[in-house]
Amino acid sequence: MSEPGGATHLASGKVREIYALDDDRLLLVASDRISTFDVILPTPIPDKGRVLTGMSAFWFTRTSAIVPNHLLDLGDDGRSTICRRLEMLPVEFVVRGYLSGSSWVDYQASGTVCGHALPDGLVESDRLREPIVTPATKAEEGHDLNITEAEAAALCGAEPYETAREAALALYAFASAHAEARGIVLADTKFEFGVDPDGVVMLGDEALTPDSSRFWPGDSYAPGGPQPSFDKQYVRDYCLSTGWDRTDPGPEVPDDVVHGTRGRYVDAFERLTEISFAAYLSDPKVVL
Ligand code: Q0Z
Repeated sequence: MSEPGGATHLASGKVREIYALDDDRLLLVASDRISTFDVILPTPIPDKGRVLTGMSAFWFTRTSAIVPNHLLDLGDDGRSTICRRLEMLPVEFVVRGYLSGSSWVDYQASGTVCGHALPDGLVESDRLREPIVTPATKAEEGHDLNITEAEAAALCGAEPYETAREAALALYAFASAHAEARGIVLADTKFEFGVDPDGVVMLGDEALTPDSSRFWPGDSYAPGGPQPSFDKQYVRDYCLSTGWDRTDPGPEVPDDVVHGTRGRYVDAFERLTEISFAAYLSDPKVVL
């Protein structure tokens, strides 16, 4: 992959790249790659990286009074974010408003999730009475290890941990209400925070995108089983229909499924931002 503007490549995620622009600034570039069941599919989804970049920037702009964030600017390509370089806290802040994924697994085994005792009798995908923070350490992607809040506070330092966890809960309250009013359930979401050179805790990475969150269609929400993913269900169902065993490599995806999936991402963008995706493509700064 070429180095944008002579920037220094620092790291690759499953679907994003990170470059240093200078000592204080980074460039995050979101690709169109898509993962399902923790496997990157060989077929990209056109504009997926732009949808996620624009959505994340939308949320950064609307939540800056809740907690300051790393966003400085967007690139004209719509898939690049210029951001402040932070000292990242070594913990992911997962906020869950619904019982799904690892929290449903842990609840069934023990009645607790990351040290939070939950009431008896909950069913899969139930809404929790109060959202909870379930921290995880950043291990190999897809294999993050859930830890207790006490363990997370010890890793981050008590004061930055408390600031970040309160911000995470406030961000989830804001975003889940916004999404629900537009027909999307924000079941859970993962935030990453860092500290700037003045010691200020800031929101970093990407925020409140389908890759960092579970988005469910609100109209079909029904606790008592798993919920379809707003963005990925169509491509997941296709992949499983081929007899794929969920190991790498995944199947190539036909054009109709690619275009249907792109449509789901664009629909999520437009519902949540109330900005046309065509307007975003013409000028990404419309989300700021
Ligand atoms: C984010 C990641 C990606 C691979 C480092 N503002 C920041 N300051 C310092 N570090 C980061 C950030 Cl966002 C940072 N990651 C996650 C992103 C590709 C890994 F695009 N790693």
